Amino acid sequence: MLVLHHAPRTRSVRVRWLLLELGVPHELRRVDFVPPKEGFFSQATPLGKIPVVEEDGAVFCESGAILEYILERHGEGRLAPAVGSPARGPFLQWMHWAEGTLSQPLSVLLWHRIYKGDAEALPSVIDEATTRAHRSLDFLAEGLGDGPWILGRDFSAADIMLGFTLAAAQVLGALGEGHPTLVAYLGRMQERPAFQQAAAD
Ligand SMILES: N[C@@H](CCC(=O)N[C@@H](CS)C(=O)NCC(=O)O)C(=O)O
Repeated sequence: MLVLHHAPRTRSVRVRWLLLELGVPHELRRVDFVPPKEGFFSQATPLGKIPVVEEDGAVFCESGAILEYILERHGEGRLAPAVGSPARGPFLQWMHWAEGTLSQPLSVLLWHRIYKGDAEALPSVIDEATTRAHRSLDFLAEGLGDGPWILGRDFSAADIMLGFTLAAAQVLGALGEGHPTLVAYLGRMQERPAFQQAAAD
């Protein structure tokens, strides 16, 4: 059975959320998140980061890769456009963009505001990260359009990737009144029972 190493309010929420949406049986191994002040790869999981998944002897990390793997292995065609279909490109774009682009300036804000607590001494770093986050959110709002989901009518794993990052953006103060359609989009995700369960675990 698939094992998920999970800590609340971390990227493992994405994995738990997808597993619940798909109804895939799994074992949840809870770990305590340790704020990485004194080094990276220090979490109590097999690879030192959260999330990590184990199945049939494979042990691997990276939430986006884990979601793609789960879709391939357990998805039965659900929550992702078919490989080679026209919607597949945008689907992969948003799957990777959530972590590869939007998360980057948010990580700077998280690092200096929460982990190191030195944001007040670094106004230009914080301003630049905030501007980069806002530009990325503009790009996402444009891509979302009227939605309701990022690929239009159908909810997909790309929404799960984006949902965790948007929630982080809201907590960090980067997502707010300037992006009302994204706030509403996040609200739609938060209404889903699988999200509520994953966020509560
Ligand atoms: N890009 C990775 C990021 C993994 C990551 O940095 N996870 C955080 C928790 S959300 C973590 O383990 N931080 C602690 C550390 O870096 O030691 C992913 O999407 O899984």
